[in-house]
Amino acid sequence: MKIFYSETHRKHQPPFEVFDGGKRVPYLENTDRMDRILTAIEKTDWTELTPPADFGLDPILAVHDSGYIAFLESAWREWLILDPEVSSSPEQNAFLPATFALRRNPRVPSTLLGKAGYYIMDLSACIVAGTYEAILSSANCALSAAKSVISDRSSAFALCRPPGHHAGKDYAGGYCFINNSSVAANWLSAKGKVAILDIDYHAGNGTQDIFYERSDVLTISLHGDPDFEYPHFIGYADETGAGAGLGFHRNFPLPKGTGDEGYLSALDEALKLIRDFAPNYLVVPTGMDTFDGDPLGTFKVTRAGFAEIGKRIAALGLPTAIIMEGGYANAALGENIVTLLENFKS
Ligand code: SP5
Ligand code: ZN
Repeated sequence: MKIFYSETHRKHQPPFEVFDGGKRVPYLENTDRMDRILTAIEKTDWTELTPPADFGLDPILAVHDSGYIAFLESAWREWLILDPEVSSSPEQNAFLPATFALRRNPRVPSTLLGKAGYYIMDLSACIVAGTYEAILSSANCALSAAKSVISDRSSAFALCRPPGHHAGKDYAGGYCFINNSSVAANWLSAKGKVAILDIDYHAGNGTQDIFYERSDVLTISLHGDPDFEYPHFIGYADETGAGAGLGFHRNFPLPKGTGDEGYLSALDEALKLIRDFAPNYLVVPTGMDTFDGDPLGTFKVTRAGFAEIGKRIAALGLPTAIIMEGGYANAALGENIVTLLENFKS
């Protein structure tokens, strides 16, 4: 199985994020996550680490707003100019807004901090010097996996970092900047019908937003109920698409403490929807934060659970692009992802 990966993610290493209550904590979406996964992958004899190709900006701008991407490109440099204290110790700093937009009268402010509040939805999408390079490279990993799914007629894994599924057309959040899974799925949608099955612990709000009015891409997300869990304002069961896309989005909000049994029974319902839709390609935004003991999760999915989840998704028999999203129980992350991927060996 081809695994698309680039070392460029190391350029994105924010020194902190801000948790509930304003607590500054070390950035959980860290480079160690990739090191753990790489170590587990090296132990297999059926994986082939492959560098991504460069697809340029076009497939990214086919999903994202150009003003938003321009903001991501220049934000750090503009911040350095605005705040001299940052230039004296850039590695201890990260760029974040402190004011957030009311979208009822959408207009993009002209200043850096105005734009930041408009384009960033929370305090975990920190921008540092190397962020822009890292996010382009991450998107290229997802696009490379999508391309390989077509050319090789087999499944591929994009070892993306930063993740993407919380990023919308014109906003960053939840460690995500470019929605890698959506960029890959939109690229694939030019070649056939696509279904997206998001198995990260958190609702795939960005993906939901991006495809909400489209009927050619079915989007499904299984996640912690937003009534108690991030991202709080989206991901409810009654959100099923709009306009032409009505009926082509589905959320499965699940309760705290969901274990293998509860998860698998929701997954079976989702898989039935995918079979009925009969797509040509499947994209699976994959977070391992459903794991029992994940610091950001409340579910109790086990390693055996991941084996069964992978087996049931693979049984769809579709060319599948598996795209790395979250997962923060680093010590178990490598073995968990390999356990899931094993099912997709060609
Ligand atoms: C890709 C992905 O998995 N992003 C998740 C971002 C979640 N951010 C949540 C911030 C709220 C932190 N609450 C901490 C509770 C610790 N027990
Ligand atoms: Zn997550």
